[in-house]
Amino acid sequence: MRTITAAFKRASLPRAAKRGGTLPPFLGFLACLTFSVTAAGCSPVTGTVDGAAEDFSLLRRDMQAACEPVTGNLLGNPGFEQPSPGAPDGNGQAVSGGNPPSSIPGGPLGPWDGCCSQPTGGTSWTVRTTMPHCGARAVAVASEKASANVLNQRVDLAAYSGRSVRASAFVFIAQAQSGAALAVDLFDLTASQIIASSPPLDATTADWRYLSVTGTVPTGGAVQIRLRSTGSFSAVVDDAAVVPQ
Ligand SMILES: [Ca+2]
Repeated sequence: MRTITAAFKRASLPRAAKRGGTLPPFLGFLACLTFSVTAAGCSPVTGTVDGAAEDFSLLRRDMQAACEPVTGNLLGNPGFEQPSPGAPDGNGQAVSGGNPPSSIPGGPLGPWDGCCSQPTGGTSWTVRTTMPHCGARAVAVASEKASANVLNQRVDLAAYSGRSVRASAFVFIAQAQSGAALAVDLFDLTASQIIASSPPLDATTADWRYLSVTGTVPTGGAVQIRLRSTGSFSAVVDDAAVVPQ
């Protein structure tokens, strides 16, 4: 960079600048913008100049690429990799209204299922190959004025009653309007109530984020993991897990 800058100065600067004078404002701006000049005084300062804050997002993403199956994960099709038998491209979908029925494969107790109907708005979940966190597929979430819509999968945790269980997923929010929220819930099907919720994400994310929540398995162990959508946003979810602790 310093070599390029020096060469540029020698070849191109007006005579006044070579003598130690100042560049005309436009040329000064152009030099800063185009050549990321290392000298002080560039304005506007951009994030690409030497010495500015580095962007570690790619590095973090690379380090995160531990795409091994999560030990003890009780979910079926946790990374949305299992092809949908009913879809020509293998990419299933579900809608909050439940019609048409979900075509996203799940576990022994049922598919990844969409819920629930509301007078206006709703959420669709569509498996896509465009932006997986791991593997080849992830599920795209499109919420429009959603009212606590959920993509859920039921798991039988009877053997773990009274024990702690962790539910988690990786999420990426591409667009979000005010009032949007995406969270992971553990839900007690017997009492029909939320056991515990992760902190919600309510704005766009620069990278994949890990949402997780821990709760106690109720007697009988009839539990769902729920990816809960509120408001209007678009997101991608991958690599969900339910793991007894
Ligand atoms: Ca995946």
